[in-house]
Amino acid sequence: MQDSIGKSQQGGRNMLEDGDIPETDAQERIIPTVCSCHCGGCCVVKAHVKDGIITRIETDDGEEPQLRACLRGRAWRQRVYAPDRIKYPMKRIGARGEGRFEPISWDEALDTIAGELRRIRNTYGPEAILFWGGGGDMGMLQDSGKRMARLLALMDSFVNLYWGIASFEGGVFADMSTFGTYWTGSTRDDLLNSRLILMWGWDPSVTIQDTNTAWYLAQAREAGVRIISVDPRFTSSTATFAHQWIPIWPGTDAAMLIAMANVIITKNLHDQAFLDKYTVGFDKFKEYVMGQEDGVPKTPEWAEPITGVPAETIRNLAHEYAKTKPSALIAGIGPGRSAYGEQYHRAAITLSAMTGNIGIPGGSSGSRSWGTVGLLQIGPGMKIPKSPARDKPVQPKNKLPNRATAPFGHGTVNSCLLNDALLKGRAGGYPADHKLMYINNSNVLNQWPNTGKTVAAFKNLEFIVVEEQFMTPTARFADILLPSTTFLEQCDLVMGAQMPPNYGYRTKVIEPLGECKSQLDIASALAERLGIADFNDKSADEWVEQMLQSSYVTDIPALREKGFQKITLPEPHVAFRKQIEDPDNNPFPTPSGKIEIYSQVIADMNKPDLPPIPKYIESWESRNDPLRAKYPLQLITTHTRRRAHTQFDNIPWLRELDPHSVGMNSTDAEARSIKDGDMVRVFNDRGQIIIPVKIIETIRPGVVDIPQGAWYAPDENGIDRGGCCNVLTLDRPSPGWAWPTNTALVQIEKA
Ligand SMILES: Nc1nc2c(c(=O)[nH]1)N[C@H]1C(S)=C(S)[C@@H](COP(=O)(O)OP(=O)(O)OC[C@H]3O[C@@H](n4cnc5c(=O)[nH]c(N)nc54)[C@H](O)[C@@H]3O)O[C@H]1N2
Ligand SMILES: Nc1nc2c(c(=O)[nH]1)N[C@H]1C(S)=C(S)[C@@H](COP(=O)(O)OP(=O)(O)OC[C@H]3O[C@@H](n4cnc5c(=O)[nH]c(N)nc54)[C@H](O)[C@@H]3O)O[C@H]1N2
Ligand SMILES: [Mo]
Repeated sequence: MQDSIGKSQQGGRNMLEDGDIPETDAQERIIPTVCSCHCGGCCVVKAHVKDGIITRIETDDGEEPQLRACLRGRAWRQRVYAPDRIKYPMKRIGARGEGRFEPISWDEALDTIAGELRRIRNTYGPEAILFWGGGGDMGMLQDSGKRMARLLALMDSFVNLYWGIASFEGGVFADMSTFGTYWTGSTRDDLLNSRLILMWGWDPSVTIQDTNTAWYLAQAREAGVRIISVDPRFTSSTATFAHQWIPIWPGTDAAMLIAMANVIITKNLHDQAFLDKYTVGFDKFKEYVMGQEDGVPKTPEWAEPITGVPAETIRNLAHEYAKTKPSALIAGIGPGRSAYGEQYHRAAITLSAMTGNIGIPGGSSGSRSWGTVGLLQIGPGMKIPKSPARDKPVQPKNKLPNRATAPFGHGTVNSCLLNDALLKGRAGGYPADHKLMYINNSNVLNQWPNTGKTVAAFKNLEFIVVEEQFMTPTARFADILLPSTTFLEQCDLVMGAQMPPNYGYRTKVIEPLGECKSQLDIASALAERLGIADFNDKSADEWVEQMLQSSYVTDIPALREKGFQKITLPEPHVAFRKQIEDPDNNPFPTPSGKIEIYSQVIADMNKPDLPPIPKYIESWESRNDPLRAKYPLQLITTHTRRRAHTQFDNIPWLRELDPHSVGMNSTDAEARSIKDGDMVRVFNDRGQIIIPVKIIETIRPGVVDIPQGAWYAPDENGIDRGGCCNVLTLDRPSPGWAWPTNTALVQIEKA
């Protein structure tokens, strides 16, 4: 076994046919490193290495808080040695998407790419070149193609026109307009100070987000903190931590939150002193909630038929939330990834303000659940390490909108509109006609909404380069495909999305497989071809060393030796504590200096579907849409434990764990004579997929779930057999720029 891998590695160009993993019982070294691949975690991986081969992976078993890797982290051995790893540069010999390629030399690959970059730059101008990075691996040196973006910028061949985060743009909109900043979260250890935690559309035992979120929730539960989950699904986190589950229809959360506000105001349970001192616009919100504005009081009885939650349940939750202090309303980002998702986020923040839970230990700003703790806020001495991309501007021509100053990204293209911009270009009002797309660290074709349209857009491009580890649906469209190393084959530094920032030093654990190169090495090699002399004068180790010099890490050799450094703060970081404790000296960074329940900035935008106070707006493809006659089921597309987005979809251990399927309630299945495991057709006007059905009682009738990230695999009739949910989603951003990937109506029938 070991021999076959060793040989195929040294033996040049034979692709590894045998996917078996080498076994050895002889002496081996244990090399610590850190997994951080697009779930936000930062988890210890101890790689056992013998003769240059990883033989086994263990994780943290040291002192608490441990940084224990999940199933994906522990499956890395199978991923590194997967038989379908791309190990050589390749050029396409079939049609785009067909996946037929032949190996070529690095020289040929780089010369071709350099030639195409020059040709397209000279023929059409820099904006014809589109660079697309993703979150595949979160290494600070190698990740997200920062190197490549910088290289293209240095050759004056790249203008970044796109902005907007798939994950939580609705939440960012709400934060920016209400608080004036998107650093709106407390550290997870503060959950232990709560008396009540509302997990609103939040399943962190699966989605990790920060390595130890679930560990803190477990401690909170053991300490007697009451936990309530509001989610269309009875999730793992609900089962493990919650005392109560409130199933809700997707996309209606703002209505439920607003009805809770109605109860709180009616019973005079709101904290008027807090509202007077720290907020503006509550009166206008109150007029809307109580019905003075439009004649419709937003009572629990009003919300019941909208949300599917009994009025009594809403009323009880409102009482409990308003009377228990401190309470942490953690607004998950899943409900926010829907049409009008920004209204849900604004309503959650408003409820936190009404109950005076903002800025106090154990409370919460009500803001989005993730990506909310700003490093710089945490304390002196914790500097963001410098990375080479930050040394020089990445976008010399057109800066990505900084939402602190241009919060709503005027003048550039929202990333949700990528396929539309690719298809229509200038003629469709977009600022560029893209001809060449350089993709790295992203499976964009699979992950952007409305796959059918994205496929058409990709067929339209003149040239596509993809750096990848696997033949992903995106890679199949490449003209030149470059083989990428995994983090185990290169040096890097990580923090994950974890705050406080546990640092991981990634030593190169094994030599690159085949002819794989790291993202830094590929960019450097290309720079040489393009005659850009000053692109890179350091090795990855030297870069990491330099990044650490400007960080707060004092004992670099110890970090290198151990592989990680855990940071514990003297006390939990509580968002907006200063603003609440000493408001005179610490205004909120909004125009009024206060929390803006009514936002004049939004009012000035003058968009009827973007009101200055949070409102429930019925979305397209809602339960009341006439389209339901044809497509009666609401589709949600959750994040599953078995993948990080599309990553690990091809890894047998994880496939076995959770075969990909559409989750459907037995009531809906019976109505269609569908049995567990049947192949079903899930479809709407945008496309169709055929996958097995899993009949579950843990989802609300009327709602179905296709976990996002399965690989698009159309058959000869164009029907996706891989189960890529984006075949069914709509590429239309919400007015506040939330992605609508949880807003789609579908029908299901036996295939
Ligand atoms: N319907 C629906 N769609 C969604 C979502 C949803 O909830 N529903 N979620 C959205 C969200 S929140 C996000 S963040 C996006 C994620 O979208 P992506 O960032 O495109 O998703 P990933 O699957 O992580 O893609 C990363 C790719 O990079 C590759 N990769 C990993 N490591 C490396 C490396 O070191 N070098 C190189 N060159 N490549 C590497 C992986 O093999 C993988 O193919 O998807 C969005 N799409
Ligand atoms: N295992 C794993 N972990 C991941 C990722 C992954 O792909 N796999 N991706 C990472 C990334 S980049 C991101 S952005 C995050 C995403 O993290 P989240 O967005 O939090 O994850 P989701 O599973 O999409 O959604 C969370 C919950 O919201 C519920 N939900 C969906 N729609 C609604 C609604 O309308 N109302 C309510 N109340 N609930 C709703 C879902 O049932 C689900 O339980 O996860 C990160 N962590
Ligand atoms: Mo994300």
